[in-house]
Amino acid sequence: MELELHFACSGLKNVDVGSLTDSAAVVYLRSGYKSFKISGRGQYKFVGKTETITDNLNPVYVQSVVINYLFEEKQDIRIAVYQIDDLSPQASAEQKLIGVVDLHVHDIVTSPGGKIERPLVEYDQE
Ligand SMILES: [Ca+2]
Repeated sequence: MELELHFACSGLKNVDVGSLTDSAAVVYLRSGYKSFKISGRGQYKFVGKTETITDNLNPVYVQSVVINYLFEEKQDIRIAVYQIDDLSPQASAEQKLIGVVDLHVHDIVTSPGGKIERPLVEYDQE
């Protein structure tokens, strides 16, 4: 079953120099282990990303990310928000990590209205 995920941040930390944060949300999934048999717990794999929203600490991303929901498996989802310094189209979205949210996909599916809000766990990088 496909799930279309939309992302927004509020009160994002300003990590840019001279202007406000330019951010994108990047989605990773980790699955491949059955809930009844914890083995082969995989690595997080890149699934998709939103567009970059410039100079905004409360970005509402337009570009969604579609994931494949496997209800018989335990799926971990990691949403990482990055400051994007290099805005060229070929640049990686994985630039300066601001913070992450780790969830189970199941948490999103079972949340009221399919909407879930979590604090960003901030990462300080020099
Ligand atoms: Ca900026």
